[in-house]
This record gives sequence, C-alpha cells and structure tokens, in this order.
Amino acid sequence: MMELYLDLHSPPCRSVFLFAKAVGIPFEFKLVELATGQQYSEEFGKVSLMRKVPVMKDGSFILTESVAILKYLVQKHSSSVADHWYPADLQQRARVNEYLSWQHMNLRTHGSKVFLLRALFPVIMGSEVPKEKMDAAVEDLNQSLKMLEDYFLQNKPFIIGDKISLADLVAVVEIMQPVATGLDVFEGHPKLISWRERVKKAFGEKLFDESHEVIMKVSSLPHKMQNNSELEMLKPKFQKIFS
Ligand SMILES: N[C@@H](CCC(=O)N[C@@H](CS)C(=O)NCC(=O)O)C(=O)O
Repeated sequence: MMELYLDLHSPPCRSVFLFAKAVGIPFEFKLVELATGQQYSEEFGKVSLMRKVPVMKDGSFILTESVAILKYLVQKHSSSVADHWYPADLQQRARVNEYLSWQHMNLRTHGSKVFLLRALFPVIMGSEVPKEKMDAAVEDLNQSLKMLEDYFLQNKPFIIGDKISLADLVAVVEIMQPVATGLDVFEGHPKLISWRERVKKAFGEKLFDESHEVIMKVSSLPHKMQNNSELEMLKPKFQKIFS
C-alpha cells in the first residue's frame, strides 16, 4: 500500500492527507513528528534526504513536494478522481496551476511566518517577537489574503468556478496555520469566510476538523518541544529566517 510520511501540524501534509481521504485513496500513515525532530532521524533520512514532510512512497517510487504528490495522485487515480480537482480543460487546469505556483512564495510563506512567530518564536528564541517584525509579517499575510480574495476568488464560489479544486485545498490548509494561533485572519476579508465554509463542506466537516485537530491544539506544541535536544537544531534555522 502507498505510504504517506506526514505530520498534520504541516499544511502541505494536511493537503495530501485531506485529498487522499476525500477521494478514497488508501494509504498507510507514517508519522514523522516534527516537534521531536524525527525528520532528522537516520530512519527518515533513508526515505528522504530533504528531511521534510510530506513524502509519498508508492512501491519503490519516492516523491517529495506536496504539489507534485497531489498531481501524481490525481493522474494515477484519474479513473476515480473527479475532474474538478485538477480539470482536464486547458484553461481551468492553467488556473489551478497558476494558484499552485503563486502560493509558495505568497500565502504559504507569509502564513507560515506568522504561525512561526506567534506559536514558536518565543519558545525557540527565548524572547518575545519584536513588534515591528510581527506587524510586518501580518501585513504581508493580509496582502496575500487580499490577492486570494480579489484576484483568484473574485465572486466565484471556488477558485476555478463552481467546484472545488486542488487550488482551494492548498489555500485553505495554509490559512488554517495562522488561524490556529488565534489570529482572526478573516477580519476584513468577508468573501473568504463563506469560501472557507464551502471548502469545509466539500470535504465534510468531520474530515476537515479531524485533519486540523492537531494544529488547532498548537498551544501544546511548545510543551512537546521543551527539554528536547532537537530544539537546539532549530535555533540557528530560526535565527537565519528571522534575523
Ligand atoms: N514545498 C514543500 C514544503 C515542505 C516543508 O517545508 N515541510 C515542512 C513542514 S511544513 C517540514 O517538513 N519541515 C521540517 C524541517 O524543515 O526541519 C511541500 O510543499 O511539500
């Protein structure tokens, strides 16, 4: 059976998990606990030199990068996966790809930064986040949310139109990251509130909430990380990101 190496604290992992579950692709869940540094273990190093999740192992074929994994799954299961997830239509597919290309350096980058600053910075660095750093990160996130709303979504129910696609999936899991830290990211973005409800419904509330259960309990993450030697490995990484 296909194996997925995941930690559901991670948005790219949740996108792969949610998709496989929603379309009924069977897989074995292999937990790689990032908070305890399992991505640096010898065992995981044999699976992926990237030391990041998600990773898919389908037989002897190993694939990293959530977007590549999602597209692989769509193509592999094309007879059972509904077309709307990654439409065959040239322009609709291009629209999905446009979002998937854009999000890496925009919503993902800025959403993750706000998440890391609010949830982890104080524990790892042992100091509060400087106000101007936090304000700048939230401002960048807001600009990405505005672009999602005004450019990608406009007045449509979903990014490609009437139906959900990989683009909505990848967007919503990233937005849930700052949401989990208690930030009201939807303030000033009314269209995104109803869009999120439509996306949730499309997956089914139970599956959606189940996938987000661990991230919604993010306040327990620092506790897991404390007294853990792996924390020291994260310090230089954080210093590099946030200096
Ligand atoms: N572009 C990659 C991003 C993967 C990634 O950054 N994963 C993070 C979790 S969100 C990770 O495994 N980080 C572990 C580390 O950097 O030590 C994807 O979409 O799959």
